[in-house]
Amino acid sequence: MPFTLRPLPFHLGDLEPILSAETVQFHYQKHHGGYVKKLNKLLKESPIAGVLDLVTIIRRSALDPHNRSIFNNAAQIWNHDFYWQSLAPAGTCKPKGRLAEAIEEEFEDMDTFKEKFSKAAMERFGSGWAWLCWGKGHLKILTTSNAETPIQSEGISPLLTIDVWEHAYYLDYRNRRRDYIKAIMNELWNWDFAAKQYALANPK
Ligand code: MN3
Repeated sequence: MPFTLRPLPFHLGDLEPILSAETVQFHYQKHHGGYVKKLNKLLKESPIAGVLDLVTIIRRSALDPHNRSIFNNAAQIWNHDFYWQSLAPAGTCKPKGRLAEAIEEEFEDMDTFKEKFSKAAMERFGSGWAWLCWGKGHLKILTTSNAETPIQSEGISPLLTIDVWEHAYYLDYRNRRRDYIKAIMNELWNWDFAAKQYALANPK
């Protein structure tokens, strides 16, 4: 069974003016959709095709240099699904509850957390991702290169992400990655989604 492009959790124009409908449409249909098409094509010619679960495909292909293309496309499908879920129309939710408390405990306060997150995302050279994760009893900020994803390892649970590939922001922000990162963190992050991920990763 081929993989399909999962529907966006919002309409194309819902993230304006932070992300234009044009950016979301291009990113979702051309880039995310492209990874889905490519993976389905690659799986036709691969013994890994019998595996139906995307995370299993990612973890198996991550360990095998012969499956690099499968890994890249499968991981990018997962990463983009997670990215869209990490975003919500501006003003629809705020950090609250256990996750907000845990951020203050780990990073002092929300502003310090955002500064650290922005710095990490800026320092990710070239294309990649920045993540807020839970693992080994702590919140942590991670970045990954290209298609690499925290879920390659068991025991790390992503809570929120920002795509820092240029295709994610170039139409709206040109080369101003820092402005894009700040705008996402301050306006679009889906804290309700993050709180659900946190509750799953770290149940009371
Ligand atoms: Mn992308």
